[in-house]
Amino acid sequence: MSIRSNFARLLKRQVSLLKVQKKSSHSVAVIGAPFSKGQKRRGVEHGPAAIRSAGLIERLSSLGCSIHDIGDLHFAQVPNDELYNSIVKYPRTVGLASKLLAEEVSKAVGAGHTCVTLGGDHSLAFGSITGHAQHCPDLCVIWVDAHADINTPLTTPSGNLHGQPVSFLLRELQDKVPPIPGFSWAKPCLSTSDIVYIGLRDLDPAEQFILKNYNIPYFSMRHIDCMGIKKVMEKAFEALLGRRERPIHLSFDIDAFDPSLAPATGTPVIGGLTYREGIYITEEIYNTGMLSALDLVEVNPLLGATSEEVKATASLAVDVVASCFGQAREGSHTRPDLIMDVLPTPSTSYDSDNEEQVRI
Ligand SMILES: [Mn+2]
Repeated sequence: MSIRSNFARLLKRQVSLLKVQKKSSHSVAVIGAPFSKGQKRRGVEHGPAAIRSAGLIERLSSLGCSIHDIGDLHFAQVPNDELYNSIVKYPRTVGLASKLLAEEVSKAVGAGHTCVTLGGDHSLAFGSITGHAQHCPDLCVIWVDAHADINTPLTTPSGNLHGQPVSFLLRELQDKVPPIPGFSWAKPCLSTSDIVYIGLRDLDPAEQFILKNYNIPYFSMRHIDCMGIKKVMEKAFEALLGRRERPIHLSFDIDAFDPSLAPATGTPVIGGLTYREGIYITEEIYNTGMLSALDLVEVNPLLGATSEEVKATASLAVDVVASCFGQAREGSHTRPDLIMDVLPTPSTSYDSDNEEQVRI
């Protein structure tokens, strides 16, 4: 490697270290989004409460974040919300909820916070990303999920809108997305080169078609098996941040993890991320210093077989969020009263020699 590229690398590292230091005193807005109408299983509306009960706010505070807890939003169910095209469920209710969330996320990001949205189902990512993009139009998205959530209202096999938000977000797909009730306010804010998927392992036929034919970068579980999570993250950052630095929106579906780690979720798929792979993703995102908003979705406390399963899933969600804000496996104590700058030295005048002799 040439001296010049060594120097450039060193400089880049210094810059990113500075950013990490700057970001260590994060101002974080937490928004609870107890919404479940993007899918059919009851319980995901209790996700924010479960994640809070698992200690999210305390954990973020212990990392030195200043927390602006906006509380849980209230989502109204639109009456007579009939199916679109005989299949798409609750379009008006999902559209209205997404609009409300978009406004809240936009306010939070505009006020200078890094915004954490606790779902709720993944349909809400349409709102959170749209709101984020109002302040950061050059943002990019890292979508960590077992599913691509990129069906259009015309290709969805289930009719659930939590499997469709990305199709609404992408400009290139707009000639394939019909205007559905509840979404007249919505405008696409992403291009296919602004998003990367990680963790995919359950794609519908149209989703597979879209990813391939629109050249959307994705790293399935097979890619992770082949090249390892380190290489996957390098390639993901190269695709999104290679030419310029830009704010990152992380949209993290807990079902990206293997169901043995995150059982309390609506659409588990075997063969998912290990704990170490999942946390490596978020540690690396933290290390960029560019995280600007995050969704943590699809924790469903009613779907754990036992209370231990529910607790494990919610605790995992807390670890994911905390590692986005600097929780590190090699230690991450930033609180002034916990930082150790000198080790205690034993006293030289130890006066219990007699005791020692007795013991010998
Ligand atoms: Mn999802």
